[in-house]
Parts: sequence; structure tokens; C-alpha cells
Amino acid sequence: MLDYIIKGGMVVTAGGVCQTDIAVAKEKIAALGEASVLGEAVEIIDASGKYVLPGLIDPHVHIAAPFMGCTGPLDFYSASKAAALGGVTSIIDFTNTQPGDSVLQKIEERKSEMRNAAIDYGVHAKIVEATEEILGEIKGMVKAGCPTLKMFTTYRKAGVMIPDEDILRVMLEAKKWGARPGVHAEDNAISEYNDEQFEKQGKTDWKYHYLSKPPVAEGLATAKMIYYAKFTGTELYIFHVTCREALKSIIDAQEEGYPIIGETCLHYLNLTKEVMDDYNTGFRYICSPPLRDKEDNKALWEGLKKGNLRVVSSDNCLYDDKEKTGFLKKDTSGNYIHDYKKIANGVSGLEERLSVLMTEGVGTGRISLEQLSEITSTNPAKIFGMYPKKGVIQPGSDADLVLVDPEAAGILSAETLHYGIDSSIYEGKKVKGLPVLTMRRGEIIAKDGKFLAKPGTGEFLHRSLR
Ligand code: DUC
Ligand code: ZN
Ligand code: ZN
Repeated sequence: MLDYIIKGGMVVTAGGVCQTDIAVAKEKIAALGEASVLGEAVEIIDASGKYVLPGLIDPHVHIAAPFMGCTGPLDFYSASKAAALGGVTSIIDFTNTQPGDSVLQKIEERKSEMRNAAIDYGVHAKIVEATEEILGEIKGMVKAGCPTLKMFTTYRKAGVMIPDEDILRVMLEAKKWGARPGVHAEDNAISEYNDEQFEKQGKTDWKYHYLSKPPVAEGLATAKMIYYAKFTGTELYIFHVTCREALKSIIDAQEEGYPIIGETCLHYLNLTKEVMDDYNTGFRYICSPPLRDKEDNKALWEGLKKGNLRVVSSDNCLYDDKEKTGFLKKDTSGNYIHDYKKIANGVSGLEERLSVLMTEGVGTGRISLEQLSEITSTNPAKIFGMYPKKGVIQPGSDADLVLVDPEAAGILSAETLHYGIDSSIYEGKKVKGLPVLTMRRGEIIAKDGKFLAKPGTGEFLHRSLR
């Protein structure tokens, strides 16, 4: 007996979009075809008029991760609610590594923090130094199912910037064991220099955040990392590409045949830096790298369409207003003294990704429905070593699915989203094409705006790149 037949939907399969029915049994997709020949099921789900996509994978989130003295309002269960209601069935977060830490130990710590998740979860290993001990652990990271690494070329003062020569050591060791380096690419010298200058000049308003971290800083660090990858012969994953400078380096390297993989995030496609000029609300948009210009938005959409950028993640790193402004001083009248350096960096996106991409991507013709499915699910599954268990609707794959009603419309706001905070960077945004049912490994975890999953029902994603 099957658990479900999902009937009558337009299904994004590996072979294209077609109308087919889907049989689900024992957490897996059992078969595709006409319902009449699939067999008996406990429940029939009517998907007529809906799109059926592979469950979204968000390979870049920061949940309950200490950063700039803040941790955000979410734990892995409340994050699962926002995720499930946004059509997301798997996430990958990061270890919280500091110098001197064993990364293997940090993987175990992170896994246990993630245990109450109701969606499936993986861990990227954050590497902040290349001591003999850490290099010796890379083989173990691969064995532990965490073969994807993140290094930072900035955040020196927070202790996570890795020295250049250590980057080379990590790359070479990663190559040996089947791990893949990834990078947060922003030049530290430029931003620290700007911070110093702005401090001296009393320029501390929100907009100096984006002015301190200009596109050239990202372009420079991206180009450097690509040269390092060429030198060491490694693949390289570039997290959150935001600007034309960085994208150009990526395209050039790809055209030369180098395996450089680019990711961008929802906010870099849809928002521009001017939102940070608002005196009262600009701080909400402080994230790193910062928001850019309309021309950058356009270039990123083109990069996605052409396949130079293969993933749209959320980089969800959410704080409410109170936490974001928690380190600001007040003047004698009780007003905040603006200082961009004291604002925790990060924005939301976990829940909004599908509806905003449906609206701004598929709805405008910038990308096709198949491309949306690739950049949010199939490509992350392939790139991060989970395919074909995840990222595809075909027999034998996990029954991770999202039903999208292309006609359903809504308005994004703190009220309609499920982060439990009182503001949204997408406040008032009209969206069309909403998730109406999310299934994770054969269990309906969200339906018609209700979250249905129990804590701890998510599973660790033991990933392998080979
Ligand atoms: N950038 C952010 O905006 N938040 C989390 C970490 C990062 O690098
Ligand atoms: Zn980053
Ligand atoms: Zn991030």
C-alpha cells in the first residue's frame, strides 16, 4: 500500500516539466505515472493546477549561530517552521569555529544543536586556520559527511579570517581527501581601512556599512581566491556573489574551464543598497557582503539564467530590531547613536525564497520554472553531495516535495512570515506563486499555512562529493 498519490500536478522532473502523478511510499518516491496504474494509496493529494517541485534545499543558513554578540531568535525547530512554510525541506548550516577549536568537535556540537530540527540538515565545516591539527582533521570532516568547507577572507577582528598561506594549505589538503573549499570573499584590508577613515570622520550612519565594503573589495577577494584555486587545482564554491566585479572573475574562470561554482542570495537579486539610507530602518538591511545596485541585480539574474551562478541560497541570518540595535549607545534624548559597525550583519530569506523567486524570477520570465527548481534544489543537491537522494523527483529519491499554487498571491510582512519577529526586510512585498504543501521524506510538514512537523524529525545529511 502506498502512503500517498499526488495527482494531477505539473511536476518538475529530471526530464522536464510534465503532468504526472507521483506515488510516495516509505519516505521515498515509489513511482511516477498515471494514478490508475500506481496502486492503492492511503491518501490522494489533489495537485491539479499546482506545480510540484523537489523540496527546496537551502545550503547557506545561519541558525542560532553566535555572531557579533547576537544569536538571533530562531532555534532549529522554529527555523524548521519558517523553512517548511517556505517549501524548504533541507538546510545546510555551519560549524561555529574559532581559532584553537577542533573542527571535528565543532561538527559534533553543531549536529547536536541541530537535533530538534524538523527538516533535514547538514553542516559545512568553517575553517579559520590551517594548523597541523586542523589539516589533519580534513580527512575526518569528509568521513563525518561534512566535505564542504567555508573560509573567510575578512572578519579579522572576529577571529575568523584565515591567513592567505593557510588558504593554500587547506585547498591542497581538501583536494587530497575529496573535500571542497568555499569562500566568503571580501577583502579585509579595504574594509578595515574604510572603517578607520569613517570613524575618524564621524561617518557612522548605516550607509557607511556598504561604503566600507565596496564591490572592489569583493571583486579583489574573489579574484584572489580563484587564482588560488587555479594554483592548487581545486574546485571552489563562492558563497554570496553580489556584484559585477566578482561575477566577471567567475565567468572568466569558468570560460577558461576552471571548476568555479557561484552562489548568490535572494536579497542580492531583489534589493538595492538605497534601503540602507533610511534613517529609521536602514540598519535592518546590514549584511555582508552588502546590498549593491540595480545593475548588479540585473547582472546576477543574467548570471543565473546563463548558469554562471548555480545556486540561490538565503544566507538566512536573522535578528530582530532589538538584537540588531542592542549594542548601540543612546544620546541624551534617548535616541540611538547610529554606528553601522555595531549592527549584527544578516537578513532573512529562508521562508521568502520560493515565493520571491516565483514572483521576481518565473513571474517576470527572468528564469523558467525548471531553472527555479535547479537553483533552489537540484544544483545544491548535486554540488553538496546529496544527489539523487535529494534535489529530484524520480523513483528512489526521498519524497521531498513542495506543491506551489501559481495563482496564490500574498503580501510578505512580519505578520505573514513565521520568524516570530516584528519586522521584515520584504515588508509589504506582493508575491504570487506560493507554497501550499511541503512534504519531507513522505511526511506532510506544512499545509495551507500550518506547520505540522514534530521537533527532532529531521535527519542529518551525511554528504559525500565523490
Ligand atoms: N554575513 C552576514 O550578513 N551574516 C552572517 C555572516 C556573513 O558573513
Ligand atoms: Zn559569508
Ligand atoms: Zn553566510
